[in-house]
Amino acid sequence: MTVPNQPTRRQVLIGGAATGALAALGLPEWILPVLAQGEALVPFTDVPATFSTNPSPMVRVLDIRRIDAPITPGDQFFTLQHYGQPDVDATTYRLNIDGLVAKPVKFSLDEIRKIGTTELVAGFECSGNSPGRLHGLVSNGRWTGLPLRALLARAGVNADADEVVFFGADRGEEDVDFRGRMIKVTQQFGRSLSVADATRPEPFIAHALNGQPLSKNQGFPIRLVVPGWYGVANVKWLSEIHVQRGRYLGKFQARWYRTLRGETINGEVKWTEAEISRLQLKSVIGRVTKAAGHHRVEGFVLNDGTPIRSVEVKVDDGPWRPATIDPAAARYAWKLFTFRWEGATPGEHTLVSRVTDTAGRVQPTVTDLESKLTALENNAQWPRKVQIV
Ligand SMILES: Nc1nc2c(c(=O)[nH]1)N[C@H]1C(S)=C(S)[C@@H](COP(=O)(O)O)O[C@H]1N2
Ligand SMILES: [Mo]
Repeated sequence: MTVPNQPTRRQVLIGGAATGALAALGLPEWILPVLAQGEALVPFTDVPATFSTNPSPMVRVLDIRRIDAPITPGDQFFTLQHYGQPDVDATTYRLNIDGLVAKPVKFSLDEIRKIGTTELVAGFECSGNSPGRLHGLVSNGRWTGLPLRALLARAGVNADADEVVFFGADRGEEDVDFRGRMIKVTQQFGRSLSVADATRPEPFIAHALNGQPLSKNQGFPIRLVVPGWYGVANVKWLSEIHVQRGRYLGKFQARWYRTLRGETINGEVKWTEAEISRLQLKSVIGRVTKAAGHHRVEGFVLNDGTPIRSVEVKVDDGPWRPATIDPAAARYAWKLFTFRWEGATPGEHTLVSRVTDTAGRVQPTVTDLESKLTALENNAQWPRKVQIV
């Protein structure tokens, strides 16, 4: 909301204030503007009629047309889970670290809060994110907590261990298929990382989002955040970290979250199944606004943390032209981009963005992804339609 007699952040920018002046006002160097006076959202004409920010009682989708700041507010942060949202009692809560460790340890919530005072800005999406959800199973948060490896060090991971399993407090009944015979078991939500990945500097034990204790849907009291990975890695209601030897093959690790794609190896297509892990390079156009004399196309980029070389936008059959990326975005944050669209003519137009990283990877087209037979990891370029009046 704009306070009367104070310039909006946008007007400050339009007024041509230099970066130093913005900093003097206490504003970040990059400002994704809230809509200024006289600026209007241009509606997309391709929004599915079924789009909803609450497609089911415990799922929340971020409406990406409303992104107006780098950090997603907690009450808009997307949310979903497989077994419902368990109530965890903060007073009796303990995070157990056990298995192949020198000394099993238990941490209370107070202990974790006391040692967990560092911050991490990280964004992620669900690997099932898709155009049908307007790619809104995505958010970017400022997490408070501590590096996972600092907790692991207190337990001491044994040299013969190679796998770290993270269990949530949520449980559900599952059918395990053994040669066509279904065996029913009750299991906890579980995900794993190799010891090598778990002891990298990035994986993070979070107790707060944007300065507030995690809400129940975000995994109160403690969750894992693995920067640069798909959402499924970020185990909510984290209750146990089990160090072991040998792969963890739980449903959400080894079966539910996998991709089947054809890869040409030695001239022959091999059908390869892979687990969902690091975020595939992706850019998405979130909104188009009309300002005085031009339009702006805005969106975000998500990836595994590799530096970004460029984001480009194409209008109809025109050339790819560069967009500007938020220079202040942290390595594992989403990166907001903005593109100045001059000379938009009345009528319907198609806009699409593509991102390239410094390793030379380019965001694929829908055609490029045809050999991917499963729906997850949809990072295809996403053409959007707008009507200019
Ligand atoms: N314990 C637990 N953690 C979980 C899940 C779950 O079902 N149980 N779902 C995962 C999936 S698939 C996603 S996309 C993210 C969503 O996190 P969010 O609700 O904070 O956005 O949580 C992950 N962590
Ligand atoms: Mo997910």
